[in-house]
Parts: sequence; C-alpha cells; structure tokens
Amino acid sequence: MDRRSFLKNSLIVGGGALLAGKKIAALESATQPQIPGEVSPAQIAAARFPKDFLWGMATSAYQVEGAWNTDGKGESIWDRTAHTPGKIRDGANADVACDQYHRYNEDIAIMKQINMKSYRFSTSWPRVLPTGTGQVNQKGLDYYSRLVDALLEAGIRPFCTIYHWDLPQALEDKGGWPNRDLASYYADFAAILAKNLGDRITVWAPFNMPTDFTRNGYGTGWAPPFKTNIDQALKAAHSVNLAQGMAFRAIKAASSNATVGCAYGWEPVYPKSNSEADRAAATRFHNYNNIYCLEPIFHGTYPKAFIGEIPYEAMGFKPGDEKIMKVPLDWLGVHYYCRLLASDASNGAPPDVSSHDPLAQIRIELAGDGPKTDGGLEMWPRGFYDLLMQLTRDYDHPIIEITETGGVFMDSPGADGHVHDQRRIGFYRQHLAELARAMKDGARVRAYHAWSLLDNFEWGSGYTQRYGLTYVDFATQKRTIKDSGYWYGRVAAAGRLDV
Ligand code: IFM
Repeated sequence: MDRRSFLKNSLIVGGGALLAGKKIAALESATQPQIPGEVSPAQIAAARFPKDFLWGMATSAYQVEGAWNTDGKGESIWDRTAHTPGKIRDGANADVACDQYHRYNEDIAIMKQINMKSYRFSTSWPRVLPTGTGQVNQKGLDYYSRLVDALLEAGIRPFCTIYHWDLPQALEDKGGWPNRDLASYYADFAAILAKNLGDRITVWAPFNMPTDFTRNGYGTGWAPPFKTNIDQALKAAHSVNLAQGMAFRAIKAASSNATVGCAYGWEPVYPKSNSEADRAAATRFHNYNNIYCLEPIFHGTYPKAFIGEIPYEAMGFKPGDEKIMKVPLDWLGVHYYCRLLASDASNGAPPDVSSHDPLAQIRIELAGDGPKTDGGLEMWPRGFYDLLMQLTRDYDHPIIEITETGGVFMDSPGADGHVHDQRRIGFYRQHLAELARAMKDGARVRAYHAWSLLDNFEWGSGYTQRYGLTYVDFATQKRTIKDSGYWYGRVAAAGRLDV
C-alpha cells in the first residue's frame, strides 16, 4: 500500500485537529500565492540555510537492498507478500530492487558527488536476525558495518532507522506486533545494532511511521500481514510504543554517543469547515494519525484519539507501561508529503462512545487546490510550514530532523541521456522555501532528507512510482542522477535555493 492508495482508501474514516479553524484563517492571510499553494519567487530567492545544515537522502532496506535471501538473510513479511501472486502491482517484488546490498559504494559515490552530508537508511531485522531472535547472522551485520564505514569515509553521516516495516516472518508467525513479546525482541535487536555499530552511528530512529504500519497491517488490512481487527491494531501500536521506550534505553546503554528520535509520518490536518464538529474531527484525527505514537514517548500517556474513553484494556495496557514508554527523545523526525482535510462523518448519529476505532465517524479527504504530483498527491508546501510551526509550539521547540519529503515524477532519460525532471526541482524548491521560513520563525531544524536517493520499490505499487533524485533502470541497474539531483547538490553547497 503506497501513500496515495492509503489516502484514497481513507476517504471515509473516523476523527481530532492539528490546526483549529481560527489559527488557519490567521495563517491563510500571511502569504498571497500566485497559484494555490505556490511559494513566491521572492520567498525562494530570500531563503537561506545555515552552513552546518545537514543535507541528505533517505531510503529503506526493503525498498533498495535486494539480496532478499543472500548471505543467510531470513524472510520478512514483505518478502512473503511480494512472493504471493496478486499482492504487488505488475507482480513485482523486491528480490533485487536497487541491489544496494551489492552497489552501496556506487550509491555513496553519488551522494558524495552531490554534496550530501547525511544518509538515512534502515536495517533489515531478518538480515541481522533471520528469525527475529537468537543467533546473529554475522554476514548481515557485517554488511551494515561496511555501509557505515563507507559513508563515514565519504564524509556522510550514517542515520539509522532500525525498523522500516520488514518484520521477520517468523515473528509474524508468533502473532506479530500485537504480541507484546515483540517489544523486548525488538529492543534486543536494537541493542545488537547499537553494540556493533554504535561506535560509528550516532543518530538512531527506532521506527519509521509507527502509527501507519500498525494501523495498515492490523486494522485496515492494507499492508502485511493484512489483518483487519482494530483491537489488534491498538495492541500492535502499544507494543511499538513499549518497544520505542525499551530501545531508547538499550541504545543509550550500548553507545554513549547515541542520539535517539523517531521518524514519524505527519499530515497536517485541517478542519474542512469551521464547524465545531469538523474541528473536533480534525483534532481527533491528528491525535491518532500524527501523535498516537509520540505522546506516549513524550508524556507516557495516550492522546484522546477515541470518541469515548481510551480503551486501555483492548490495547493490552498494563500498570507501569507509562513508565516504560516515556523517554526523553533527543530529536523529532518529520516526514511531510501532503495535508489532509477532516470532517465529521457521524451524519447526525449519536457519538459511538463504545468504538475502539480512532477513525470512527471521521471523513478524511485529500485537499485538491494545489497542483498534483504524478502520484496524485496535492503539492502544498504551505502545509510543511504549518506543520513545523505546530510541532515547534506543541513540543516546546524540539530539534527536528526532516526524515522524508518527496514526490512522484515519472520523467525518464531523454535523447541526451539526462533526466530533465523540472517539476521535481519545483517541488523541492518550494518545500525548502517553506522550510527556510519555518526555521526563520523559530523551528529548530538541523537536517533534511529527500525521499529518495534512488527510484525504488514503492511497496504495493511496485516500481510504478519514481520518487528518486537518481533514476534507476531496473533492467540494468544503471543509475542516472536526475537534474533534480544535481540541483539539490548545488543547493547543499550554496545553502540557498536560487541556484
Ligand atoms: O516509500 C515510502 C516510504 O517507505 C515511507 N514514506 C513514504 C514513502 C513514499 O510513499
């Protein structure tokens, strides 16, 4: 399930708001764009970034590594899915993907060539622990060690996301994330990584988009293991929240240089109208979609993401869990792809206080005022600014790492062999201008990772969505840096956008 399909499928869901109607009205009058959502050329020309700003790229293990069963790697739930007919568009799989397992030196050379200073990659749990627990697969661990050494050699900071959705199938067979035991299995995996790589990696994100993979895997059934039981989804999210706290402590114990945050998927949620019901829907949806796996870490408590009381029993909450979950994150990871509109979908029915479904009685829509990427998502750079300012206010000026932003543009090499992806350049230029504005207004952002270094395996969409700043010919594995990649490299060197 890619992001667009998820959002399309979410058109009718259930409800809470990032920005109250009043605040949005005040913010809307702050700029006067030429076309809806577009940033002015003057703002782009004025944007400046600090010299030590960390410009980077992001990928994830399953989407780029390939080598799905090489050197003792175990099977993941995504291997199982991709090997099941009918699950992935065009029958694709990621057995080879971008073959980064064998070509990481080439990929690092590309990043070096375009002045990158940070690479956010993820580790494959079944590559290091083929069945999720027990004996370490030394060859798998050695791969990450070589990758990290090569990054450092190129002057690029290794940023490790420990888990980006590729759960060992053997652990799914034990019940998957709803099984609370996974929290400690996961913390053991994190400790192995920190003990072996923590002398060189200083930036760790335990999870990528925790709310998304627990909801889509166990609640909506849109991603592996395709379960559709809301209580299972709540249990899965609770295990993950316990795991975040446990991993934080394990990593810190193993590596004194470690900084630990988390990479959250955020969508700024705007109420569709200024009605009280729509504003309440937006607030409730924000509480689930954006901060359900963050509030337990910051405060040890769950946000009000439900119509009725928080269903502690259904999620398997035990006394003392609040202390396990709560840890002082060193920084906050932020992905931004699009904004969402929320409205009340109760249709006059009384509030269903018995529902455990955070999405009950809420309708979520993609906004459609701005131009669209080839993946169908609206480009709305302003949402990025709003989001960063909201986080800056709500979490008291946290250090922020932008962990992903990107768009699908399907440009391919022309007769001259180059990829002239001007629309992607426009996309990044505008989003980065809004980032610079947020930083000027107080957001403490220290790094930006474009999604993605390479065109890669886009989950259920297979290879049909190109997010890369480098073009990959999947038949030959030839890489071609796109015009956007060269442009991004000039931005990184100059710290400005009019390059
Ligand atoms: O490719 C994904 C990535 O794995 C997680 N964030 C969104 C990207 C684009 O859909």
